[in-house]
Amino acid sequence: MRIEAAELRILELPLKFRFETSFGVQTKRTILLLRLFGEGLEGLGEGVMERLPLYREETVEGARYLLEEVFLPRLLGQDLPNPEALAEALRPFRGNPMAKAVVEMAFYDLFAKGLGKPLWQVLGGVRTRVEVGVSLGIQPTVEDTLRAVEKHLQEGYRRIKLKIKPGWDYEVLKAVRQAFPEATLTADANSAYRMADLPRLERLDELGLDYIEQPLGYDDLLDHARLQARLKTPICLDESLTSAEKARKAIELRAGLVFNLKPARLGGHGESLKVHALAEAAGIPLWMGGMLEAGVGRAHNLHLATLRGFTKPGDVSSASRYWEEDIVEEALEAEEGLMPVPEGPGIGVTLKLPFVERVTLWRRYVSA
Ligand code: OSB
Ligand code: MG
Repeated sequence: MRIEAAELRILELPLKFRFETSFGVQTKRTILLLRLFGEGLEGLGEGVMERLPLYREETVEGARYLLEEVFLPRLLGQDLPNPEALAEALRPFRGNPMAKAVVEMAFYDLFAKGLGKPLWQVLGGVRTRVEVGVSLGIQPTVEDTLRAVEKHLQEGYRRIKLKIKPGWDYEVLKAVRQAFPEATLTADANSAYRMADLPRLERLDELGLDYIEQPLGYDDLLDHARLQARLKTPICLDESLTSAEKARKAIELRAGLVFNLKPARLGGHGESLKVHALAEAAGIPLWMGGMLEAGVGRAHNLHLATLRGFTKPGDVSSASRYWEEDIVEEALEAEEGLMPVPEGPGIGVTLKLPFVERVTLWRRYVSA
């Protein structure tokens, strides 16, 4: 498949809710959107980096620079036999998995379309619907939290994840646990704790959480392993897993007994398949993470989540939760906690171009 041209855009999309985590508040998303053109087909990719490096180090501006000035010029005009060849062409450049993932995933879409197959089949998926949970931001009060949990359980979400931070953890989780004794409940700290917080984290053990997500440093494995040895509740790694190499070390150290897999954090689908294989061999359950993606990123995540190792509900909730209007034509909506994977070749969604145009802040066409 020859990539003949590319279009890079930066979009701004307002969120329907205020999303507060231990690292900040989000009210909109700034989205890097890539369209790759080849053989009369179009492949789509969506960046998950934010404007500021508050989750991982990458930023929209940094990724825009790398894609526009470095990655795309290197890839355009080349005849790439498969997505592995594209990953190989970008290998000399260190790190920056999120920037690489934008083009790698867009190429997977293009490649699958070239084969006339849905992406999930090309990736080796085994199902056509994905179990979904919901990630709820820090709310103003415990009462607001209870109301939000009840609403989302009624909507059919199969797991409730609450964002926590020191001072907003045990009490709110305890209240939710008491009100909903049967709910599958998890907590995501986004790296807000230190080892010195051990007594505070040990208290969470009594709440029957399915896992505690990324309590410690955003790049840490060793302290997580030490913490895991002290907790009954499984630790789930998110931020720290940026490559299959990191996953291998996490497994060896027992730094986490569950993995949140986000293809965009790992550099794309190819690296995700490697992590999937390692996790499966080690008996580590996976679930599909989310980065508040719009329709393109969400569709990619859904296709990958059809693989056998994704045995826990993912953060791939309905698009209508996030947006008044999505950037794709297809409605990505869950029903009774199950999200159907979009049908058709590739990721199975098409851009709603007039709307995309309206929310575009910046646009650049790159040709070979
Ligand atoms: O830690 O999983 C996270 C959103 C942005 C950045 C990091 C995270 C999240 C979420 C939201 O938890 C998941 C979603 O609904 O897309
Ligand atoms: Mg997380």
